[in-house]
Amino acid sequence: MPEDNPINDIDSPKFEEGLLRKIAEHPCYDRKAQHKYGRIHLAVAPSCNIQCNFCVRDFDCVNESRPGVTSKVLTPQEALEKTRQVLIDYPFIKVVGIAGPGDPLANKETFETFELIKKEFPDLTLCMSTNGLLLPEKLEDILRVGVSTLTVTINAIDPEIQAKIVDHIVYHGKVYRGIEGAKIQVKNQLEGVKAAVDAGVVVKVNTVLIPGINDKHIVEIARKINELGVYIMNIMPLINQGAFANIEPPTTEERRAVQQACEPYVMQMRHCRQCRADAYGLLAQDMSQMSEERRKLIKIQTKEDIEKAREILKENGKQKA
Ligand code: CLF
Ligand code: SF4
Repeated sequence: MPEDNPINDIDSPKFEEGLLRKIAEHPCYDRKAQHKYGRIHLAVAPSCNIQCNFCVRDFDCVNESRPGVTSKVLTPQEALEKTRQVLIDYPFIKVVGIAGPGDPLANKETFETFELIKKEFPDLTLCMSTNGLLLPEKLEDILRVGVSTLTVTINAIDPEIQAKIVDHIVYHGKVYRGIEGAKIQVKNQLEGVKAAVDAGVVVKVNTVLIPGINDKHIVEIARKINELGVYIMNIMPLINQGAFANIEPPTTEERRAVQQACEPYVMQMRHCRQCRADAYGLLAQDMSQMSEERRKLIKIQTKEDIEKAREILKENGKQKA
């Protein structure tokens, strides 16, 4: 477990040896691991079953990602092939995550992909991020495919507040708006988190800090998830778009204050990079965002390679000009 967390020995859930290794090699769950180990995200899950007020679906799910053009959706087979290719170049990648571009549990391809990855790469940690609406009913599938680290985005546990954040949900073929939808989602999130923790999954909670909406409420979320046995919490700043375009995102100081208020209850993640649904490499160095030329420069071995890469860059510059 991370040594730099003072509450760790007192409050954190205890895990068996295999899981402790997975945590220690997970760049999001252990701050120190972020410089040594990487993750690959497989963008196989385009559909979403809720509408958050800060979400514009031209972008990846902003409960886990930064804005940018939506990641190119892959089939499970393409995702497996991408993993094979990327692992050859980046063997330090230990985690395969599915985090969008929509909600992984709303896409059957999520499970097909994990099955394929588990079969070929049994040592990799399988990770997933979800809005939690379908968590209770999908937990069995999550366990079957071998997901061991799970993120659930919980932006409120009070349905009145949640109703201000999510416009509607689509649940078992029916649309629920406002407080009605909020009640269903909060209930499913909390039940799902509890069941996942009880089943031995290491759970992280992401919470989007939305000034004026849930800023005063987040500490209550922290208390609740401590009771449920959540391992770590990641408080992310609002990305103000969609219906929340006019809300000012929190300042760094405001976010820090909320993190400090929550820290006595649950370990805080402070190194999140809000990465894309197709990110890979180290957290601080998303290779999916690099140009082909830059990737070649990074992979160079010899002086000759350097020259070749420089020529490509020069040529590219000329074409653009
Ligand atoms: Fe991906 Fe998320 Fe798993 Fe990490 S990301 S599904 S837990 S492997 Fe990490 Fe990226 Fe932050 Fe997410 S830095 S956005 S917390
Ligand atoms: Fe958008 Fe993610 Fe919310 Fe779905 S869960 S509406 S993809 S932010």
